[in-house]
Amino acid sequence: MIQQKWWKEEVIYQIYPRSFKDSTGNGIGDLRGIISKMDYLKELGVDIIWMSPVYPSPNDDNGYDISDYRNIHPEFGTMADFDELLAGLHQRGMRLIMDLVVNHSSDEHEWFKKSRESKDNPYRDYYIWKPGKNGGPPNNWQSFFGGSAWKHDEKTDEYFLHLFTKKQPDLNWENPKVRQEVYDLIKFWLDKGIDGFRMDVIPLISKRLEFADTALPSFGEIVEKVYSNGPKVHEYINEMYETVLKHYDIMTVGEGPGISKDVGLKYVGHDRGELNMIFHLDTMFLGFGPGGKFDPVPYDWSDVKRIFREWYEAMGDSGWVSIFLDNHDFPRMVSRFGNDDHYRNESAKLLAMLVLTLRGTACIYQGSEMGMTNVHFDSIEDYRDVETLNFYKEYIEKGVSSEDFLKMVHEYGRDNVRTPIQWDATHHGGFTKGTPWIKVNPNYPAINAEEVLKDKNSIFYWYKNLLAYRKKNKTLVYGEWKEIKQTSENLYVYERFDTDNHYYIVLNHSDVEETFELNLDNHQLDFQNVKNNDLSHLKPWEARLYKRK
Ligand code: ISL
Repeated sequence: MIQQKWWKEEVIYQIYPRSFKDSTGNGIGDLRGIISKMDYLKELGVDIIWMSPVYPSPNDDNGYDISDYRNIHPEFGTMADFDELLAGLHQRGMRLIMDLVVNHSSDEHEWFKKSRESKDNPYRDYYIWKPGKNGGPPNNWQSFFGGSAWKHDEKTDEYFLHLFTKKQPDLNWENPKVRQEVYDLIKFWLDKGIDGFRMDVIPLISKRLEFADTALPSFGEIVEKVYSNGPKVHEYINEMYETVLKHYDIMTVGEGPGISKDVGLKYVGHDRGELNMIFHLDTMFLGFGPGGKFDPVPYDWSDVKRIFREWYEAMGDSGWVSIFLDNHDFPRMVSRFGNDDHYRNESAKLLAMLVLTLRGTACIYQGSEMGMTNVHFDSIEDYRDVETLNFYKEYIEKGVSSEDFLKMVHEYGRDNVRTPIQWDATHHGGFTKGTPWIKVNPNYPAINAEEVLKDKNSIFYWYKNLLAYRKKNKTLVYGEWKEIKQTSENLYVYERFDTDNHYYIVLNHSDVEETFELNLDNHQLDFQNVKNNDLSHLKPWEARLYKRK
């Protein structure tokens, strides 16, 4: 029997605070900006707000490099603003979850500053230090953001490990003091009353202590087999659960590069005492070649369908995933999996229906509700993301032209999803009265919140209606799922059902008309995203939801 939980029924909305709404005019989104939009979020009908990091940080990786885990970055506001936001969300019946980034800290965290001072410093073992080998780093590991994963530190003539940027040294979870620090800071936020955590790169916390060179040919494989799923990862997550998490009525979602369907249940099996659900990245990593996102390979829609099926089967009734098609690290879903040109409206709605009707906790990234798209800046000067900038340097040095590299950035770069939210058609999309930290997508006069709020047929109201429907129709949450194969691979047709209810979801994921086969005699059409009276045919990007009468 599948367990019923609030975090399965409620829907997550991710806010990337830097780009959400600026209240001060300094060009950076902030907490008071979010406070000013709480009614908007309530109107949309989402339940759980996940905020990307708002802690003090030198912003080498936009806050995923934390220098103080128990404070708010002044550029985002104050702890009083935070308390007001939390209370305001709770008053409106919503919840707040925070980002927990504890695989690494910033190199400007007090712990690291002390750690690098001397080999016998009490904080030395908070991080992972090794002597060099043959005049170079301890092994051949590469960082996620390019170059060696080791940095030499002059002061003690040793290297420290950083799986992300040089300013994100990995914490040493082997050290029980580090683990206790983490549990204490988790307790600090839970005692403030937050409703849970999204745990950044959680499968990376336990290292393979041999630190052996790897000969694996693809970065994806290295992540899965060398960096992730280390020998003690489950011991540590379980310890975190037993020490703090289990004492609160909260939700946890682990972000997981390297968590494959074969190991998923070890993280989220409901008898494991670990996490409630995972953001696995199989769909997100589609198209990434051996060298990662800037080494693209082809993929198609049937791969997406296969991944959803495989994970559904792998979880069964014993585990749970989140369903999403983008976040702050990956392209806009309508640009990547839809058609953001001729069928932006239709395809954004189709993808919304998909996310809200598969089995799992749906997670919506800010701006999806207005159909925001990728951005195509012509100059590297306009980009801010450390990943894009690091790889740009690497590729230019290898002889790739700036134009060719930017084409890949237009497709996969993280700034596609980090441009400011387009609130209205005024200057900078109404995001800020000053100069935004990154340029607004120039399509803001046509694509913005004010526009979608004016039109009851907009993407916004499609989300709102579907969210409300899902709340009333719990079979869409807990019911079984089965794909119904059709002749055309463009179609994605599935049913959700239990003993009481039955639904068909019919999606035409293409620019052409399609026909489908289903016996609909006992069903009523509850949702349809385009005007089409000929129900035997599907228009391009048509999405329908039928319910048994
Ligand atoms: O963005 C990616 C690939 O280009 C992912 O591999 C990403 O680095 C990975 O999913 C981990 O992401 C998380 O941790 C990073 C941070 O930069 C991301 O924003 C965060 O979501 C380091 O903290």
